[in-house]
Amino acid sequence: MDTPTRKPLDRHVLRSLLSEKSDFWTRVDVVGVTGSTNADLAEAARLGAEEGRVLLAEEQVSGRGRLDRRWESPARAGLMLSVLLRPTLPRELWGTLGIAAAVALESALREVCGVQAKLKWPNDVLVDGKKVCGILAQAEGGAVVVGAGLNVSLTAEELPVPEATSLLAAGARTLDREEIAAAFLTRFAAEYRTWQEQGPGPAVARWERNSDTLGREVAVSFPNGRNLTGRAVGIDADGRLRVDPGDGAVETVAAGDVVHLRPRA
Ligand code: BT5
Repeated sequence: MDTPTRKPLDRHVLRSLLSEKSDFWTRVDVVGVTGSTNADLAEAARLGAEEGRVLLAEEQVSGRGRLDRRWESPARAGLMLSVLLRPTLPRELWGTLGIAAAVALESALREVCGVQAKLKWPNDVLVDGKKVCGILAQAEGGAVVVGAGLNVSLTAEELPVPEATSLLAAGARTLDREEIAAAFLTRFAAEYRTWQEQGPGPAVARWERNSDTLGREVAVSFPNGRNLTGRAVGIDADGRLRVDPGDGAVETVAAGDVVHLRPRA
């Protein structure tokens, strides 16, 4: 595959697309290169920044995943963005903002790119079983920073791991990053409003409808090294995955990595 043309993000276009559709995002910044947009907004949160900020980077030199893993992407080939929220619901529900973001992205990809994505617990967005987007929500200074890394125009050779895909590889009808970012941010603002007013229930229900994880045999590895296999039978209102190992003693998993073992029976 040839390397596609990658024009820089135009923040004026993005801002005007956004202001037509959503008044929630009050400040939208684009930087050429940074360590991590999540780290930058976490620092802003510590300094008292208000909710509604968005930061996009053309390139990250130390993009973060969960558990100190890395997010890797060539410059201008993806969307790497973070948003700052100051939720008023109890802290134990904040983890479900990653679910709300995944649901918003699924709908943006369907409507703007014509791509049908599926959601993998906890916060991955898959196309054809491969990861097109990873989401990282972190609490910081009374705020939550939600970051998303979306592979837009990465070629097959550029994908950092075999389990990854991109919108280019998936045959998306547009790779326009401003349009995709505006669609995602508009939907995420709406999901967040609903989340604040009604709690995580609606986002969790939408996640369940678009889930690739539920009904499958999964292997869960916990941060402490323990492993669990069983059928993913649901998620709780607070976003925890319910796994039935086969003996009926369903376990709820708050944090861990999931491998999909077999399709639904
Ligand atoms: C995630 O972590 O998937 C969350 C990634 C969040 C990245 C965004 S980019 C903007 C914002 N600023 C940041 O610093 N981070 C956020 P996790 O589930 O731990 O997955 C990480 C793993 O995904 C890595 O260990 C790789 O195996 C794989 N990976 C790395 N880069 C990838 C890519 N571009 N596409 C697909 N998979 C990737």
